[in-house]
Amino acid sequence: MLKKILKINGVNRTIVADPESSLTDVLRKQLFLTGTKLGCGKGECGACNVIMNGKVVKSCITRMKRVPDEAEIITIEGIGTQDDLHPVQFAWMVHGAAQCGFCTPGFIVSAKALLDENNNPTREEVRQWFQKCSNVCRCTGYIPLVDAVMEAARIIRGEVTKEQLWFKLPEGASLLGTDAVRPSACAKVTGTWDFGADLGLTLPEDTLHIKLVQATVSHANIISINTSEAENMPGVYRVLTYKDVKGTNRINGLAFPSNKGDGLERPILNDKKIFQFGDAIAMVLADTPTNAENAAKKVVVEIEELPAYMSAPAAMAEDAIQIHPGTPNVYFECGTVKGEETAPIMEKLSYVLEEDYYVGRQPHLPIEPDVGFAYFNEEGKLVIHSKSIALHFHALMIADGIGLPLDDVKIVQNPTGGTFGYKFSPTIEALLAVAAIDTGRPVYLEFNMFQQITYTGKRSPFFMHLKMGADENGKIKALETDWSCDHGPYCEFGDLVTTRGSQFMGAGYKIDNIRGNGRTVATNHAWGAAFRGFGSPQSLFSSEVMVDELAAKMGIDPLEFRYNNVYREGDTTPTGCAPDVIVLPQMLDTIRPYYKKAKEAAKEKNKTSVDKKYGAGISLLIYGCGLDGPDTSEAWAELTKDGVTVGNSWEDHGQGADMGTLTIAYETLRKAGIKVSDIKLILNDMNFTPNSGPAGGSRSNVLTGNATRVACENLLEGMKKQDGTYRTYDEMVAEGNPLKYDGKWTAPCTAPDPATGQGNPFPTYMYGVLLAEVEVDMNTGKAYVDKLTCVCDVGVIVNKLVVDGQILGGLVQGIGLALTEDFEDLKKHTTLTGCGIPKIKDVTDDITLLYQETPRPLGPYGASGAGEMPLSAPHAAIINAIYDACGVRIRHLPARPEKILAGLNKLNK
Ligand code: MCN
Ligand code: FES
Ligand code: FES
Repeated sequence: MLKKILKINGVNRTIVADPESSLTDVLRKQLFLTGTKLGCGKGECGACNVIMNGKVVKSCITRMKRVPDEAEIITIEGIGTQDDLHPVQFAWMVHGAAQCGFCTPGFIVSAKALLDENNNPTREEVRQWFQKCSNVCRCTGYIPLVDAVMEAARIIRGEVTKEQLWFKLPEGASLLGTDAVRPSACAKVTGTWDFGADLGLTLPEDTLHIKLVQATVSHANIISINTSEAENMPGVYRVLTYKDVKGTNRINGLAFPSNKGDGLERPILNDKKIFQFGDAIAMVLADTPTNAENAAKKVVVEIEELPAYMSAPAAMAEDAIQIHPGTPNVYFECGTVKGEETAPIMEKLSYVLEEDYYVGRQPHLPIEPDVGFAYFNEEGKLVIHSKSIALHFHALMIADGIGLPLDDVKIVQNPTGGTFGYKFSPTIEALLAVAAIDTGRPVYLEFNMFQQITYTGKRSPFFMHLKMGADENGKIKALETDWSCDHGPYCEFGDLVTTRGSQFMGAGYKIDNIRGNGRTVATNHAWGAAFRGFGSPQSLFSSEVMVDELAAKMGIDPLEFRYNNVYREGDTTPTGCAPDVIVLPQMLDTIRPYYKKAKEAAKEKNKTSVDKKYGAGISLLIYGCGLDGPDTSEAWAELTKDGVTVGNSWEDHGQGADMGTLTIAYETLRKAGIKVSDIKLILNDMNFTPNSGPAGGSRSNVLTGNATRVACENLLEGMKKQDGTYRTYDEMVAEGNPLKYDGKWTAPCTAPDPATGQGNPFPTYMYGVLLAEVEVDMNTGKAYVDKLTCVCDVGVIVNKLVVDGQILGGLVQGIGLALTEDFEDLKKHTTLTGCGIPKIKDVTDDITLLYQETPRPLGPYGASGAGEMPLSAPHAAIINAIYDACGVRIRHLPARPEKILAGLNKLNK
């Protein structure tokens, strides 16, 4: 142990610590300064940044023995408080720069250090600084963060006041489409928004720490599990295996009726087989994390290794054994049958193209690793706190497996540092439950970044083959599709994501005749989880690149070819229903001048530039809002002495559920004179909030927004007097009227028949048209996106800051998907950098968003969703732009330099 006196946030503190422990651990666990976050733990993400003796340091890799005695350390807590915000914190709020907020303290600490030295930086200097300080954000696309620093500098220089920047709502006015700041912003910028690991430090002393014994191979039979040595290790309370699970030990994957599996493939703790790397075989429960970790190493698992099928084609090979004995590896099939048979039509068409496309296993890479805890409450209910974005679904999916009645399982969402969809599937909930049931004690489990990356679900790769035909007038007449979805070993939502092939290959265009076949394949690579866009980024990549290729073959400009074919009145989607609104022709009209200018600029530069070539490409971005068919959400609103309390389970990844709920509730309640400040929110706790469904499929703004609107309308109806005015709380109580009102909304939709893909799945869609401008280094093959311009139609905008943030963040994830992100190699793709996460200097600072707000008939106040549209097909625009720049067409993502270089070499031969 060492003793040091450190001046922390201006106060001298005496610290006794292990010399090898990290400064992060000491700040968080010994001093409870939990504003400093632990993300990667490896110096890659900057979430743990603090200022030490005037310099920004990554506290996770700063050992206590290297911290000088009497060092002055400033953490986020020392920068400003809720009552006295530093200009950077304030600017962060008004620019919507904290989405999930997990990266926020680290960024603000770095920004403060920069502005202390230079209160007039350029945008490029800010970007360089964040790159140098290793700050990584997965939510925002970085532009709002740079905006915030520039604004803070203006405040510091006295050019603008906080007062001038703060959004003010005229009394009783609408809040829709404004820059109002989300309720959670202040806590996020001050480091007081407590995430799962922060709450974990507040648990009672008898809490048991869990560490997992995980598989190190991808496919094997388990012969034996020996826990005896581990049980005798210091501090160990219990070592649990499948034998200790009280229920069926299976997660219910909610399989479709036509799924050949029963949906019960995924064990909570593996019993007979290992299905993928990282599978949980045993859990050690101990008094400290270190004791649990040391004991986990002593569990001996004897296995018989089996051939591992690491892709759909490998698992579909004739000699492949069944991964789940009794269920074929191809366990779900679906199709598209729209209009006439396509083969005879194709024969007569002047222009027909056929190609293969691949979109891979994109990793989600939230900066907060998975974390949660569980305990029994005073009523004997099991309460699980996690990053779940599907509270009621997850309770249903685990109840039988853990052996508790559904009503006894209550899930609460912790403040969450991003999920991007991986938490649509349960991860650690069932493990926590098994441990709490076995011991009756509070239990806590956190993943490190390696576990987060290697053992949470990933985007399901699609292997796609498309054939598209157009006539001599440039009209697309027929489409044939074939796709195999690699969903890893566990089936949950694999059937659903596969049906997205029917719904989104060719979406946006009038294509009257489509035939397609899709299938879901079990493999031994990472299990498939929802990822922003859920099947549309795969499907649209194939059709948006093919449309470009067909246009090139016909000698038509890709924009004009699209303009010629996009939905007009009377046309139908690939699922055979009318689009919610007709918006694409107008959106293409809007982008056209930008596109022409970009093409001209590229042409001009290419005349003289040899080492670099420039190009522009476009794509349509489309996704539907909702789970297919008559999707439902619930909410409630209660009149109280102080105002109105609104409750729902609109889970918040970081996208802004609080702002959506508040705005929609206020928009409804303002008729009765209720102010924004009168509204209190209770969100995401199954003990109090109803089943609003998951925050996936960009459904919440429409579904839960409508349910919230209906609940508030029902409350107003209850408050209404005959003369049209509203009763006060006291009047309601005096008259004995109910104070709490439920609201429910069901989409008037029909789920498509999986065999034909035909139906009307979504109440609203989101649309975008994206222009990407790129440069390609002809010597290295490296592509860089210089500029993006996006025309967006997400209906009426509920909150502008939120929507801007959603779109910027989604587009930047699209740059990653196009160029760098992958999870394929289990040795290489195990860190944020290894997986290709875009850092600030990897992405452009030049993104223009242009809105067209077409009201949606079924959306609350005309709004659609926003979250997934920007990641539906930006990668296609980038790939099309790369082709425009250098003539290389990448059909297999990501477009890494070596692939582009190989394409260039081929062209030169
Ligand atoms: N919104 C709005 N006006 C509109 C449409 C939407 O202000 N016309 C707002 C909504 O109020 C909400 C946000 O935009 O705050 C996204 O709304 P919606 O598209 O309905 O999506 P959900 O609320 O259901 O959120 C889920 C969606 C999905 S599926 C993923 S994945 C995702 C995403 O949103 N993951 C995210 N955005 C994310 N953002 C962050 N920061 N982190 C994630 O993990
Ligand atoms: Fe320290 Fe990522 S750099 S947690
Ligand atoms: Fe930056 Fe979420 S706000 S990681």
